[in-house]
Amino acid sequence: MNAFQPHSSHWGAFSGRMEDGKLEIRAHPGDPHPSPILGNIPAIADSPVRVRRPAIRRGWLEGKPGHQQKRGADEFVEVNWQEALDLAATEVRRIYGEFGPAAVFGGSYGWSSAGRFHHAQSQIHRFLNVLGGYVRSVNTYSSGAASVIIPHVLGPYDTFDRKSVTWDAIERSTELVVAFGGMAIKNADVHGGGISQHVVLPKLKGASARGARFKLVSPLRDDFPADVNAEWLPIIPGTDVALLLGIAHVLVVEGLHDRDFLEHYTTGYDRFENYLLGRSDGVPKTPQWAAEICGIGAEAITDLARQMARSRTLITVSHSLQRADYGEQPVWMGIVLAAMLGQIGLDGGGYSYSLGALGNIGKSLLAAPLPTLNQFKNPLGDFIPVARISDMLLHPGEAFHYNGKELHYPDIRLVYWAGGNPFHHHQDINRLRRAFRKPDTLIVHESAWTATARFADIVLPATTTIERDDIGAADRDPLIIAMKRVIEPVGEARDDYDIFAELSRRLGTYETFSENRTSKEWLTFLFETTRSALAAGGHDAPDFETFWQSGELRLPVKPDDGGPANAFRQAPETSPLPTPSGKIEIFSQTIDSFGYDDCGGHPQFYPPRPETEDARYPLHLVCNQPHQRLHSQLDYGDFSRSTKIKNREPVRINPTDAASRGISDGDIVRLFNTRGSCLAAAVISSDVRPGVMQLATGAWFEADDTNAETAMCIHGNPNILTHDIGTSKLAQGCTGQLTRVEVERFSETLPPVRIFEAMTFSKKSR
Ligand SMILES: Nc1nc2c(c(=O)[nH]1)N[C@H]1C(S)=C(S)[C@@H](COP(=O)(O)OP(=O)(O)OC[C@H]3O[C@@H](n4cnc5c(=O)[nH]c(N)nc54)[C@H](O)[C@@H]3O)O[C@H]1N2
Ligand SMILES: Nc1nc2c(c(=O)[nH]1)N[C@H]1C(S)=C(S)[C@@H](COP(=O)(O)OP(=O)(O)OC[C@H]3O[C@@H](n4cnc5c(=O)[nH]c(N)nc54)[C@H](O)[C@@H]3O)O[C@H]1N2
Ligand SMILES: [Mo]
Repeated sequence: MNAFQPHSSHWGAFSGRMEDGKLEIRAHPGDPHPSPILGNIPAIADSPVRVRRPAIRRGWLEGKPGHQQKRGADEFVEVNWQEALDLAATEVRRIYGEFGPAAVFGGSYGWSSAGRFHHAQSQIHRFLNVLGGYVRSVNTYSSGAASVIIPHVLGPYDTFDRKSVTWDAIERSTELVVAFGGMAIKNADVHGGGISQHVVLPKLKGASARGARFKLVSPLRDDFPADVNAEWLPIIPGTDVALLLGIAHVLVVEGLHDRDFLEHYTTGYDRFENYLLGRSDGVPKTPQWAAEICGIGAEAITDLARQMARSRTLITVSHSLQRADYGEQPVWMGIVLAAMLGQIGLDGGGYSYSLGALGNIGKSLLAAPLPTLNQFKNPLGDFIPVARISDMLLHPGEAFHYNGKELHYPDIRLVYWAGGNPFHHHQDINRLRRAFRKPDTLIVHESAWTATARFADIVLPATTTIERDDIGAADRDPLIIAMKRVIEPVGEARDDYDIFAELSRRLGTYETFSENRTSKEWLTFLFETTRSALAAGGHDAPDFETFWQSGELRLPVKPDDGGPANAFRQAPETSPLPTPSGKIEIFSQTIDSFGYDDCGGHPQFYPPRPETEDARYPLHLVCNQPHQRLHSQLDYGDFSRSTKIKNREPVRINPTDAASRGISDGDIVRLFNTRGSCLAAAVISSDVRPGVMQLATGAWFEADDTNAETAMCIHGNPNILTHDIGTSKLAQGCTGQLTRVEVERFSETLPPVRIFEAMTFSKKSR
């Protein structure tokens, strides 16, 4: 019998072993509520979609002019490692030599995998920085708008609000949680880097048992766990700012707002109030005004405002609200409403951005630094906001706005990706296909033949975490885990580190990149930062070997002192916020001075963009995170595939909308708009608001015709439908959460989904 080896993943700590040719997985015994997503892991060991050998796209290999047009529609030729590495190194050298680092896009966005050393993003950035740098990307698909607006209003992202309100405080003190975008338990299954204990459900139940009440503001009923009683306010997607303003209006008219708090802790309230009451634009933001826009009745809005004013109230705003047009506004308006209630900094009250969206937010902060690989400094300053990738590739040299600056898109020749899947994460895939046909060369490290790998010129097979040793550790997770190799590398797969080290040898940068350490030596070296900090703090501080033998190490945590919000409340003069005024900026002179038409000096409601309003596409499509996997990762795993119907991704449709279109449960339907179309399997459900459908992200993109200008995805990837426009000129964040579509029964012959079958390779012709 093989022993179970400790390991970790973004969706939970576990242990695994190979037994009789099968990979067995057990959740960590200390996890009170393990995630079912663990069920996708066993397929890693033997799936036909694993990349087993290096492969080169035929057109690129043969170097025909205009060969880029075949990208995504070409054959692949398998080669040995020696040849693949020589080809890749020669091309990297050529691009750096002829065009310099400003022609290399190494943003390489993506979640990759748990593990502090073999972290693909750290590895690729380190490799490219040693070569002279690269065009990087800033911010994330998760919080593109929030991470730019919050620093103007409160101070650094992930500091003030996300580090102040804990689950313990909610369980202890909160009387009312108003969750905009909900707290879907599926989302708290996951935390980047690892999560050894899933506590959100037990904590919510604890608060509920004490008498806390919950309001779920969402187009979907199941954005709150079913076994915690929450009142559902089924809002029309994209209209939360109207609802927030309607609530704020009631507070002012009924004198329920906290004038004292507004005076001492905020700036610019008067300017905002002029807008709220309609003095500046002639439109008072009354509950009646809000009700017409957001679909929640005026009486319900008034009642909610009163309840919020008389309770210890916590407002949460999910990432999803800001992953949409004008996404800065709900984040900002949530903060303003919390300020009007005057509870910011009180135990269990105030505001928390994206609480519940990731499993470790709201847990205690760690009192020791985590092992971290130095990526070196990028000597090049050039960057794009992460979701502007197609704009960059399609429009080199063109100007764009970002956070008060005018910047220009670089002219990219080489795109290098490791640890991400742009054909999962980016919007308007047909446009992305055109964009990805622009550069000279696309190199991808992947463990599986994702749509991105199939679009590449050089595909280098990467191991997954279970094929290598690493250290598992994550923000706010108290356990460091000895992630031990569970299976041998599949096929000829190599660790990203070893691939970059071999390329560095050919490019003359090996010493700097590798520091002459083996992977095992790196683990010992990285662990030392944490060990010495623990020792200095007088904590248990085992050496690396002792830690490795015991399998895990528990880190000390900081006391729950209410964080920076409480410190600011206690002493606004001596603990001012790092904003221009030192206070919460309800009106921002800085943002106002940018003069943007889509993000002004205070939060406001912007009507839908004209280009998104088209009577032919009346239904809102919510493209949210999948419960059955992390993004597109392991979509080929058993648990994810068990949720497909006729091999398609399920799309939920309200009974009324289904009936008027003659759609029955289990039918294959076609969703379409001007950008493209996809097939999916209908699930009729009254858990979605009428007028709304829901199709999760992450089904691997498979075109009906790889040569078509406008392809249909036959599997169910919603990004074939979403639009590719930034949130605003301020943040230029991703707006992929919502789009407009029409749906019909698909009555043609059903094309088979082949994306999980083994690739066939062609022979070299020279
Ligand atoms: N329409 C719409 N689109 C969205 C969103 C939405 O709400 N709606 N959400 C957005 C959000 S918030 C995010 S974060 C993004 C997520 O987008 P991504 O992070 O790009 O999605 P993943 O599927 O996690 O892709 C990770 C890829 O890295 C590979 N990988 C994993 N580990 C390793 C490794 O060690 N080495 C190498 N070389 N590869 C590895 C995996 O096989 C996988 O293909 O999607 C965004 N896209
Ligand atoms: N299981 C699982 N968990 C995950 C991930 C995953 O892929 N799988 N991804 C992780 C990542 S990278 C991130 S960034 C977070 C994302 O966290 P979120 O962005 O919060 O997650 P989503 O599931 O995209 O959206 C949450 C809910 O918001 C609701 N919603 C959508 N539009 C609106 C709206 O206009 N108004 C209101 N009130 N509600 C709306 C939707 O019904 C949706 O279910 O999740 C993380 N957790
Ligand atoms: Mo994300």
